[in-house]
Amino acid sequence: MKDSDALRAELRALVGADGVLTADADTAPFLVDQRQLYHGRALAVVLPRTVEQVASVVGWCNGQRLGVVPQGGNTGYCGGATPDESGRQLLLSLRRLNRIRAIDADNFSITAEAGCVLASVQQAADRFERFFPLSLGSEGSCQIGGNLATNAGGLNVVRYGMARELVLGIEAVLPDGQVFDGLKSLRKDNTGYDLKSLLVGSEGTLGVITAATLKLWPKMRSSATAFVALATPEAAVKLLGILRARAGERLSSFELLPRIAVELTARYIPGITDPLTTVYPWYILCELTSAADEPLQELLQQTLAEAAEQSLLLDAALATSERVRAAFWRLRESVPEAQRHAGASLKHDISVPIASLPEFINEASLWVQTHVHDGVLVCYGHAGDGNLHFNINCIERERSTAFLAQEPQIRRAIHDLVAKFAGSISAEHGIGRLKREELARYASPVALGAMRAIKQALDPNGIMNPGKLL
Ligand code: FAD
Ligand code: 2HG
Ligand code: ZN
Repeated sequence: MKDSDALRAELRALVGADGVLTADADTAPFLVDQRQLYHGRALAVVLPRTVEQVASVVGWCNGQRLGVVPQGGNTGYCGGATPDESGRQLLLSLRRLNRIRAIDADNFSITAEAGCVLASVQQAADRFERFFPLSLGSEGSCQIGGNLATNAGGLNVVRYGMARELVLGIEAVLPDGQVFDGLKSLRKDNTGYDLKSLLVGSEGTLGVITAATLKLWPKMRSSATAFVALATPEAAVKLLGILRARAGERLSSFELLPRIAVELTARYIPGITDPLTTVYPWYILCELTSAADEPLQELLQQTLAEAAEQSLLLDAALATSERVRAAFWRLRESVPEAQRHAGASLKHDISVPIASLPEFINEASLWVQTHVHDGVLVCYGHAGDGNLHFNINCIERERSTAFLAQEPQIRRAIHDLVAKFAGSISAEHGIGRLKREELARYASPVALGAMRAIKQALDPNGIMNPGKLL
């Protein structure tokens, strides 16, 4: 086996000295995940500038039987972008591969390299009077490659679907170093297995995504946003039905928040205040948008009035300006940060069929109340997609260690309940290292067998993101 210095010298020959980081001070930020659950080591952090460089590095790693861990913005929740502790894996950062290669306004498509920050793709589309709908709280730092590798969800899924549904084509470096040029910009293409869809959501285990051609929509011209108070999650599901029936495809976001989310954000995030003057148990942040000039405020007001007639609403605040709209969204998007300030937390990114949300919330909340005496439930999320962040915060900083020690039992109880409701133990954050055993437990043996066969066929030496997902 070659020693580390010899391997690093070969890497420098492939990507240049400035593309290989080895000093602890330089590599440290790449070697810990954003939740600080995993601290890895690496032979080197490699920052290629071109697809050819990615291909040569991956091909070289395959020859040397060295593991490659792709990393985008490092905002993932499951430790997927952190190398193991061996110091023999390579951290491949895509951040320098960050050009917008093309925007085709007539084809409603954009081709972006993997390292483009999501917000920069949204902005590039906007400059061409187009709209790219993927939107997450981390959009200022996560990257398109990471978004596709995790099949990210976010705040607009109810209308536009997950990241996979926004992809027309993909370019990727396969584990043997070959470049798969699937950068098509076609809406219809039934030519065999859909390799791009396989790469989306593969979390760096089947190859390195280097670029993607993404769908665009016309720029939005009208919007209406409301922060609505409700008594129960049942009322939220009924409100969703009414909004979909009245507003159709205009409904682009439908986010559920419990009272505690308003309290935590108001306490920990400067400038956040409760949009309503009275305290309520549950809230929905909903938004209608349209590319046409439409009176959406009126439509939303009428629809909420109809819901109020059915006693579904307790109160509502409509965004009367862009400033108020931004404040509603800031509250929603700050919940993870507020949870972090509040101390230790356990996260469960789950989904159930939308109609089962109320029953799931009732049963799972009851379990938490009965069994987790030092925890407070912070259950929020993308209710329009049946996706909850069923998170639990420790009530006192001093109790964090004992609180976190209960994680295995709590996870088991909640995930078993998710399985009972025919739900998913990872709705949008992926599997990574965090949920590998959970996938093995809850996925069907047939599905797992097929996944392993695909992995073996594409990556027989197991170099791509070893120890993640499977
Ligand atoms: P990373 O964290 O760097 O990597 C994630 C995984 O993808 C790893 O397995 C990595 O190996 C792999 N990977 C990265 N780049 C590539 C590539 N080019 N080729 C192959 N594999 C690659 N997620 C949601 O789905 N919805 C949300 O609403 C949401 N909100 C968030 C809010 C906050 C405040 C934060 C911190 C995170 C949030 N996330 C959300 C999670 C996270 O932002 C997403 O999972 C995002 O898609 C990860 O992108 P990234 O570039 O940071 O990827
Ligand atoms: C969100 O929807 C993110 O805000 C983060 O997916 C969820 O922190 C979480 O659990
Ligand atoms: Zn989310």
